Amino acid sequence: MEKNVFIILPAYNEARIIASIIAEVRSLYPSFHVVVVDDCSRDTTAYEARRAGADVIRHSINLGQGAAVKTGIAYALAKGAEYIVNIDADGQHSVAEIPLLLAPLFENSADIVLGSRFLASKSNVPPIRRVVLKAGILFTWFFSGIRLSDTHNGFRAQTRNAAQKIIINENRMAHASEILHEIVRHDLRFCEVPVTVRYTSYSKQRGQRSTNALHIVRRLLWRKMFLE
Ligand SMILES: Nc1nc2c(ncn2[C@@H]2O[C@H](COP(=O)(O)OP(=O)(O)O)[C@@H](O)[C@H]2O)c(=O)[nH]1
Ligand SMILES: [Mg+2]
Repeated sequence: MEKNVFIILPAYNEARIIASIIAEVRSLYPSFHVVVVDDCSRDTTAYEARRAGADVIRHSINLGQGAAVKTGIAYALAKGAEYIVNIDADGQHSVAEIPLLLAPLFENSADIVLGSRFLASKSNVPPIRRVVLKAGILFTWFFSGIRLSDTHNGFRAQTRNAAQKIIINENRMAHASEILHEIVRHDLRFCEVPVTVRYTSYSKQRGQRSTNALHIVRRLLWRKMFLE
């Protein structure tokens, strides 16, 4: 029987590339639903995504990637999704690798599957980004007690049940840490699979600045000290 899979792409100003990613998903996996959450882009992301055949939800102000992931998941759950995949909309992730993330879910050996660029040697991670990401891994180990090889990768897949349990409150990039915290809190079964993250001139020109990691750490420590 066909599985009800939703692919969610949080997108901000990705008009140049979004249609090609959607086309690839639709040609490789015709039965999957594709949802783009356009976070009030200043370009024609929403138009391009709709034209390429995705369901498009648009935030009327820019809220951040975490908020977009949350919106996309809520939409997919409301539409009856059984499996939900998150993938970046800037072409850094490989659409062809989606089945690697779904396999452990289909076998019922995990509730959530996390892509890891450090389990495979295929990713051309720039040196500074590598150091920041490795620091993030250590920080996550301290903060959430979860030991992973890659903690800030937007390529992940989860079951409906996991998506219903995981609560995202962090609107911006700290949501990646928050999801890991939620995995521990709900004792969800997780695993990592090797994925490729491509660093292209397009992605590097637009991606997060490494200094943003400091804001994430500050925010999470603040939460740990005062809100938990
Ligand atoms: N919804 C939303 N998505 C964003 C925002 N900023 C970035 N993104 C998307 O999130 C994904 C990853 O963002 P990016 O800046 O490339 O992060 P990096 O790859 O970790 O440097 C891409 O698909 C972006 O389009 C935002 O403010 N809102
Ligand atoms: Mg990126």
